[in-house]
Amino acid sequence: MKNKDSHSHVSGKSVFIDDIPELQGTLHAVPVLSSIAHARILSTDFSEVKKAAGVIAVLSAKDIEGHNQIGGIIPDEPLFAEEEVHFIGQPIAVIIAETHFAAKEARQKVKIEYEAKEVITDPRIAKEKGHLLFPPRTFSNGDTEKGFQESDYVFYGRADSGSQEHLYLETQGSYAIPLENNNIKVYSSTQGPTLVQKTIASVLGLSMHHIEVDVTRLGGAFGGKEDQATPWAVMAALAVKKLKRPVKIILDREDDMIATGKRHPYTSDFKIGLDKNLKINAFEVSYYQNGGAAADLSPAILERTLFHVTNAYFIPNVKATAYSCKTNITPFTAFRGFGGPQAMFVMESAIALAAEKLQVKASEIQSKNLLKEKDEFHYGQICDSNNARLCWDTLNRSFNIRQLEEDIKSFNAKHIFAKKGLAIMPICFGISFTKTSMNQARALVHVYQDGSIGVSTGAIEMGQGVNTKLMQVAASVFSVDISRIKIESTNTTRVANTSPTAASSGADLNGKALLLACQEILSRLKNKAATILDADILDIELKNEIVLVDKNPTKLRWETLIETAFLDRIKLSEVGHYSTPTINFDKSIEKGHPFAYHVYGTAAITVHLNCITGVYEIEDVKIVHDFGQSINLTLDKGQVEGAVVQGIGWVTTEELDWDEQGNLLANTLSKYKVPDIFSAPKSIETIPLKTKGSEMAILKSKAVGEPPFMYGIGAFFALQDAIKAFNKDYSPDFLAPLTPEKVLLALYSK
Ligand code: LUZ
Ligand code: MOS
Repeated sequence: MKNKDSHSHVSGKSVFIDDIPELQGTLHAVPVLSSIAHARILSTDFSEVKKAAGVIAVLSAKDIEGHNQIGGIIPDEPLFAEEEVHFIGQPIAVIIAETHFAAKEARQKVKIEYEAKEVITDPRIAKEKGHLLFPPRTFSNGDTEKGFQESDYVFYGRADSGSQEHLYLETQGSYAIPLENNNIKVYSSTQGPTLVQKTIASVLGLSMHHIEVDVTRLGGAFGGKEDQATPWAVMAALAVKKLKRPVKIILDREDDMIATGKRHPYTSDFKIGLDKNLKINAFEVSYYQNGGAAADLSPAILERTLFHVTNAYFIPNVKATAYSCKTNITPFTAFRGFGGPQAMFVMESAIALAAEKLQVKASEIQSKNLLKEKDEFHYGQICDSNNARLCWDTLNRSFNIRQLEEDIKSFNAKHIFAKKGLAIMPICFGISFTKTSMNQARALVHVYQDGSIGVSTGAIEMGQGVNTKLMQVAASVFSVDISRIKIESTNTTRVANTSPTAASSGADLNGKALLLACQEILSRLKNKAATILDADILDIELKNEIVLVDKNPTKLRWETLIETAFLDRIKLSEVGHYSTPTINFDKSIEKGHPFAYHVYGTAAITVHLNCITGVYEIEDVKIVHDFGQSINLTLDKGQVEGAVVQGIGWVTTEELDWDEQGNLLANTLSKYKVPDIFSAPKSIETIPLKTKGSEMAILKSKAVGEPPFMYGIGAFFALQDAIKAFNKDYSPDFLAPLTPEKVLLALYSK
């Protein structure tokens, strides 16, 4: 089954925030953003703004009747700056005007006097000065000191990975509408409608039940709308409360790029110890996470980094410490992988360094250390499969990697100024929110009198196809045609207290809740059918809209059954509630069983490098991926392909940097190189590994959103492999992204 939105997407009929027909009297908001990275605000003067054509109001901190606070985990971030600003792009006020352009024009008339303070953008400097967003955490197992003593080889290194712009096609936005009795309805392009509802209530000094948040779909998110969609929705709602008129805010791309959070850059120091047989004995790492100016989701992201220290490997002695460093940059936030990719990049760098020093193939070290069933992760969970090995072996066999290596060798021997490189990238990603309490969801199902079905859940459709999967779940329980199912918008009045659609768990959590609701209704229907047909309920089955008794079709069809059940006053609606069983985590000892299950896979990435220009192509990507028992391989393969391309972009061409004043250098699309159709791999082949799936995955179809992102890391090491084929003196460093400029310098470095 295709993504149910595919036709409306390509024909332009899908509705995003800016497509919602505007009510009469709608106003438009544009935020006033700090142009200084760290300063005391001496004065603000909006008098000229207020006089400008079309301007209705300027709202700032003093207009807030509740709390000027939007921090989700730690209350350290005001909606509007008051005395100080801490990053360029920090909101100070919001201008409300008759049109977006009037508000934007008027913004040039804002006068703010600042007294500049010291700007820090480097996490290592922040750490030295003691500027941490929250206390560091350490995960460990075994005894690394002993592990290093017993190692035959010990290597030290550093690995840095860069930031990444989400570049969702639909920028951040919200449309808020006044209802009677001070209630407000808010359309928001958010992954977390409950967070938006809760934050609006708190900032406006209202209760959550005053606020209704509704989401049809997002034009992409990738984590960028888990927390960072909130402030814009709050601004629109604040303006509605003040002005009693509908207010829309849609960020221009440049404002979005400057003001909103991105992937956390990390800089890390590591130490790896191996024995003669290339078994990794011990691994120590210190991660310096650049957290930006406020915590946002950094504590959770830092935690996931600590869970993914060893990627897909078993290491008996591990010690990992992570620091979240406070800098004067827009608060960094969730981005596909959520700190996992940053950890895995360091692990792979350590392996690459050891391979380089020992003159062996990195894949030999990788292969010798893959996780096996019953291995204990450093956080206490027991590995429950040999899928890491299975994926690895299947990749080698199905794609004949040895032959591929030979082909590359002979290509490189034949060409002087063109070289190819290869890297293998295994992955292992834990599925569940690391915060146990977030692993819950609800679904509301109505079977209408005519046999059609309406489904509401807490899941947010953001292009990933979760609504399509939910339709499949409902249709499979009732065994009805998919056209009978409608997925309603995600709305906080229908499904309350939702977790954000994040952590790759949207389909699992909401799908399970939906499954339970449907099963409950189904059992009532079976009961009714048994009465009608004078049969035992245990012999009743519904199949393709027909009731079967003892596997034999009867004359009783779905529509008649529903109609009869309704006339008999049987409850045809149900709420399902699901909370993931088994999982737990004890922060006091940093041990537990935090994940419902893990997703595994292995990729082989081949690159082709022009050694005169440094320009490269990603030639192909071959993957064996653990989907469990996919309920929709079309969607799932699409997720793998998109994630791989996004992962490759992160370590190759997507470069974000800040100057010493804290200005984002790549603040427009002309300065930020996101993968396009030309730089995407020429081919991506994905073989599903046949696994039994997990009982905690929806219909055993494993979560797929984030895990394949990390295959992209392989592109970095494949490029290094190609550089080595050209420049024998090259000594690799581990600074991602490896842009064509950096490749060119590396090709001719001594
Ligand atoms: N969001 C979150 C996430 O709040 N907690 C998580 O563990 C997580 N993991 C991945 C992506 N988003
Ligand atoms: Mo996310 S990084 O919002 O799963």
